[in-house]
Amino acid sequence: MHPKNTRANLPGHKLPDRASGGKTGVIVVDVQGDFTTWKNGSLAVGGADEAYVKKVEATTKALSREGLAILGAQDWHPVDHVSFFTNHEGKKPFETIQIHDRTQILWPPHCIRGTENARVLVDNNLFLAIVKKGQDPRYDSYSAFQDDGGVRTEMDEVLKRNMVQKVVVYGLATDYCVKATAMDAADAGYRVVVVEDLCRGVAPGTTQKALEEMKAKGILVLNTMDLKKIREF
Ligand code: VGL
Ligand code: ZN
Repeated sequence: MHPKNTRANLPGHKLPDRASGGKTGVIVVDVQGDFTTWKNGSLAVGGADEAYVKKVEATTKALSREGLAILGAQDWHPVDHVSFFTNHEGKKPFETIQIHDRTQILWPPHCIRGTENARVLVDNNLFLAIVKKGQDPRYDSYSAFQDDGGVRTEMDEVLKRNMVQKVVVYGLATDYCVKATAMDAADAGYRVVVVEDLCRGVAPGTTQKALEEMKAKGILVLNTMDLKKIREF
């Protein structure tokens, strides 16, 4: 058989990626008003402007049309959440504390459940499910798979129910929730792809470090969306 006559190369057919039959999923991480400059978010990430969000939405729509399983993650905190500096007397934003034997960064209050800037800004109709995280006031949850107390979300179940074996991860922020979600996906046994130009990071240093750590874990980091490369990975 000629090597060109395989799966995605056959015209007019949408075949499952790889011989395994497993599907490819997408996790759009925390594209919410509070993380954007567009909506004057309380924890706005540099470069997360309207054009960025529109690009994420257009790409997600295209992947949905290609048959990928689209999932979202949504930071969804109660007002008394441990990660808010306002809940620690005498603390300022971005200071850290030691809690449960971990370093907790103290963020400005953000993504308070039920508020306008906690909404997912990408067309909600695209998602099979939007997994909420960070709801326990005692624990932070950068990962969409589990919180810092080790309590799992429904993300893994939803992916398995949809026969997903490979996940494409992008969104906000590269150095926190995108990284933690991608690393946990890899730990859960998924093949993982991160698309760099569909992510924005809180700070350059931690963003570069996050990209290196993800690559070292075997995660494929693409500069731009490339469905052919994703299908071949
Ligand atoms: C995030 C800090 C606090 C994120 C969420 O989505 O990356 N960062 N909560
Ligand atoms: Zn948060």
